[in-house]
Amino acid sequence: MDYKIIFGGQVGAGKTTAIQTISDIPVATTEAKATDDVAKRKSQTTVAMDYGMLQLEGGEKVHLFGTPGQQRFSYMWDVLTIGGLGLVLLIDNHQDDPVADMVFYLDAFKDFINKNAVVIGITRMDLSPQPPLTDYIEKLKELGINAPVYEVDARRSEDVEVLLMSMLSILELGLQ
Ligand SMILES: Nc1nc2c(ncn2[C@@H]2O[C@H](COP(=O)(O)OP(=O)(O)OP(=O)(O)O)[C@@H](O)[C@H]2O)c(=O)[nH]1
Ligand SMILES: [Mg+2]
Repeated sequence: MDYKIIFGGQVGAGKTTAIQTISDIPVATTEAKATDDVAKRKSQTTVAMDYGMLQLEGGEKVHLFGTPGQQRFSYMWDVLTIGGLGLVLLIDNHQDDPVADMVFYLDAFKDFINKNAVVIGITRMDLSPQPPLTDYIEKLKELGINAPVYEVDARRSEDVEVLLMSMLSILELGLQ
């Protein structure tokens, strides 16, 4: 069996990094030089998709698809979620109003989330410890969305594995 998981979230939240951190194969990226506002934050940005793959102990493959964070490429969000089982939503805590950003992406992916699993990883908390995870949990409760929230550093494989394992256990794929 093969499974497909999608990574979504803001520009710079760490989608490409997270996939590179855990993929068992070299990740195919579509990074281009960032322009305008994005360039202030980082030099490269995903313009179409990332693709990586993780092989589980039982031999199953988990295909990992990263979306572009920029809203102008949002048509790719719909394309990339087709056939997916779950969304890993990454939110950069080092932004002005990251809880509002989470709400924005949950809304953008709402048709997918209504039918599939979602887990949330809050990144860059080392740079901005505020807001705390409880603010996200409160907001999710308010929205009636059932999703676990974790503090993660997309550069650390242990952290990204926790997110992935949480996703796979929600999907009851019974792994490892
Ligand atoms: N300090 C810190 N840096 C992080 C953390 N997680 C990821 N990063 C860094 O943040 C940046 C994230 O960049 P990308 O992985 O390109 O972000 P992306 O989500 O793919 O962004 P787009 O493709 O532009 O939508 C990289 O430089 C990572 O090394 C974290 O928890 N703390
Ligand atoms: Mg990217």
